[in-house]
Amino acid sequence: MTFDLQYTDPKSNARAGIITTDHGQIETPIFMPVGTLGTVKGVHLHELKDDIKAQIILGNTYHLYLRPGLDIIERAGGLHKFNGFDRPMLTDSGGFQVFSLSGIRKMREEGVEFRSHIDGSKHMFTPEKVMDIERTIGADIMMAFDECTPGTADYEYAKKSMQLTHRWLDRCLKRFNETEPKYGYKQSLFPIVQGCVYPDLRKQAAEFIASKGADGNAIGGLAVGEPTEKMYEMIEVVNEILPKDKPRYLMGVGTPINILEGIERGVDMFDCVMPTRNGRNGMLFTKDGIMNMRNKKWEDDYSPIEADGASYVDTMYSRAYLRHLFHAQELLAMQIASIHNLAFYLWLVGEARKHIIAGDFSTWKPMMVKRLSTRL
Ligand code: PRF
Repeated sequence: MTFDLQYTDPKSNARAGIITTDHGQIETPIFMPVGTLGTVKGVHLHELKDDIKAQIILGNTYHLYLRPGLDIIERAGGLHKFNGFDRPMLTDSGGFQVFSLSGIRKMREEGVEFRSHIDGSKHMFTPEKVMDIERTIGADIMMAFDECTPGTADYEYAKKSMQLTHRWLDRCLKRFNETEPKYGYKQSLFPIVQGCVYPDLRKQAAEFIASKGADGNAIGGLAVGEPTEKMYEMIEVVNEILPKDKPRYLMGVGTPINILEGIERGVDMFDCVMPTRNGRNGMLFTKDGIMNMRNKKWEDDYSPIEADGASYVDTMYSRAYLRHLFHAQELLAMQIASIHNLAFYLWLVGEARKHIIAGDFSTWKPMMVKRLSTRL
């Protein structure tokens, strides 16, 4: 994997670049639709590729390991062959999901023992095991196994947790370097900066992570209960230190505004369940703000969902019709909303990229943040 940093905004830390993987190129800044189980919920491949124009999607080690299981994925020839998405993919390590989804769990130096959220069965994730699993899934970008420190952790806990993440990273790197990809194309390993809301811990973590010389670096442990301003402050502290010539990935973030604030601070990659999950609940993100499609306000509104929207669904269906579908609990409601929101997120990062390249990001961004803050 390579990263070609093409433009840096003169008035902020925003950047535009190109990541090249064996499954093709990714123009940054980029948003990665979440495909936890190897599918972006409710969205067909042709919509994902040709309408939403997803350049990379994300899968989850924790979920794919539990179901369908590694044998099935390996016999398919890896996740790309299994789900048919032939563009780049990234797998999260389970460092977040084990902590947020599994029931009883035991943290040890060795790793984490947890119970499946599906059938209660007992499993153990160690850094070595997670590397082996991510090799078998076969994503272009593999994430290191970390502990996602809660945003409300006290200093002592956050420090111990960060140190454990660092010891786990060294074990991840060792295993990664001792093993080969299984399907004939290259894989990269991204380490993850933790350190909670403590600037000195974040600095230490960023220095440790930067010293590994990885193909790209991630910022974890944000948008996990801390105030939004703290999140922005931590991104600034970390991006001062992370190498400029490698992509930076802010994990699990966020709202359209969070993404623009992250881009301004030098982040290149984002993922979040918000466009799909909130979409399934009737929330639409648009250029002019947020719409709740269950609202009575749309009952009699036969205008397009978004007249100049980024997806074909925006003009194919009316607001009144989409509201009706949500009220009738029709599957199509969730599909339309997911496609709309993802197309909007990809449009937004694409516009940010255009404005960085054109040199007017610093005037475009505040104007856009203001528009996005409206409730329609
Ligand atoms: N670590 C991992 N995945 C994540 C996070 C993290 O800290 C977050 C935090 N926002 C989302 N996904 N491995």
